[in-house]
Amino acid sequence: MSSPNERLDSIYQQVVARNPGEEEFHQAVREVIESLDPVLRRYPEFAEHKMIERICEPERQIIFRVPWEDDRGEIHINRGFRVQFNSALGPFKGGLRFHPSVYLGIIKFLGFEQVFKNALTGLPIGGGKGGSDFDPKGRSDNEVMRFCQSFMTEMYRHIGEYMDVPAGDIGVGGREVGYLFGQYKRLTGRYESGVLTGKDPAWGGALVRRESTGYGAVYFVDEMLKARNDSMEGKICVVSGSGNVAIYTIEKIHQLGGKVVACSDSAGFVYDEEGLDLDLIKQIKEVERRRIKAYADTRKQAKYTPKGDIWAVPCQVAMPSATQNELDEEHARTLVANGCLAVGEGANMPTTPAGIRVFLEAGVAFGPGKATNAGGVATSALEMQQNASRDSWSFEYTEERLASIMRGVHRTCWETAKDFDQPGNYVVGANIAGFIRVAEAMLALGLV
Ligand code: NDP
Ligand code: 2IT
Repeated sequence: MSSPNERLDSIYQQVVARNPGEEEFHQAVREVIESLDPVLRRYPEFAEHKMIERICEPERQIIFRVPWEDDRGEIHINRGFRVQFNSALGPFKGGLRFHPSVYLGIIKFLGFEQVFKNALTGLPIGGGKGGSDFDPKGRSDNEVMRFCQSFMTEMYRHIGEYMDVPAGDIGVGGREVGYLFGQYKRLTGRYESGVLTGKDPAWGGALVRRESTGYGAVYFVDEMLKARNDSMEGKICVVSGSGNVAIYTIEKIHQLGGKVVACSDSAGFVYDEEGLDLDLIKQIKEVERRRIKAYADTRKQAKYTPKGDIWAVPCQVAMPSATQNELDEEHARTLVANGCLAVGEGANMPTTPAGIRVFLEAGVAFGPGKATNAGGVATSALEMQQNASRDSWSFEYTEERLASIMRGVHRTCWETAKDFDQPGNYVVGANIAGFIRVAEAMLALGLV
């Protein structure tokens, strides 16, 4: 008999061999597998039923052609993906990412993370992810609409309220969800609100969904600080990105008395010692869809650094909220040297494995993405509840539900880490708690 450790290593090697070239997927699998040794020792039935091997293999993967025509009449061919990873706990649930870097390995890493994240929320949602290598930057509304219509013309046959419920991610926000929903409705002739989340509250969306990932991430960090008898009050913070997650992370930090001094986009970052003016950022990013550089052009005391290193800005709380592997070992060392106390991952897998090790060894409170950013998908599940009951809840009520879910996610990670003899290690806590929930459901459902 091999030891759990040897067994885990061999499972990981199989995943790498079966999914060649998908580096981000390998990275996500490795991080989870590395936490599972004590789980296999305590639950030998998981090994016997090959739960890890089964969880690492998506239930279904769909890859399709997305042809569309730009405003000049030129034809473009993109590739679309929907990976339906695991439906043990509920219909597949997870966002769509439109970004030129998208390929199968990105969608699979995101889908894999989504399975455990969704389990941590305690809500009845399985995990999936999709997207395309389409680049929405610089495209007109009409071009984005034609792309979304073409994407949905294939995807509509694979999704549904009880089957698979997509939402937004990088490059997919309210505008795109609107075009996707419009085409789904046209193709099926059904007003099936629960087929997509992240809809506009004017036609079936949930209040707070737009704010929920950022707000939830800050609630999670606040809980980590409270567990150390501290709080967000007065904290100097740095938030990378300036998209949906970053904007509402900044908003909640300011509401809780912290001060965000820097944010970024893929071209550079802005630093504003007096604290970022969020109304200006919303105007630039949400309304005008311009680059973050425009912030420093308008607010004279702010400084813009093209291609700079945002993690060199001294802060007590860092919230990477842009993209995967944006914070590496060297960045982590700089943050620790500058006195950083807490890191909350608003993005999915933004910290490299070596970066995570630096934070854990330095005793920084580190909230992994699958726990910290779970508020987005949790509020999507609340949107599904409202759609199923043809109801709509107030902002205050929905935000209270979100806050309570995030306290629950924090408690689950905290208690699981303690139970498995690694107190304060939220990475281990999130991986183990998420895995056990999914594996137990799969065991109960039999070999399917
Ligand atoms: P948006 O598209 O709204 O914003 C993305 C931001 O990140 C932009 O500022 C963008 O800059 C920057 N960015 C994206 N890709 C890169 C890159 N390769 N290099 C540098 N910067 C980059 O996306 P979201 O805010 O929705 O998503 C941000 C992160 O949060 C992602 O990791 C996503 O998976 C995760 N997430 C999102 C949730 C949601 O509900 N939306 C829920 C949970 C997690 P630029 O405009 O220059 O490209
Ligand atoms: O990564 C994520 O959790 C999301 N992009 C949100 C998914 C959702 O279904 O709301």
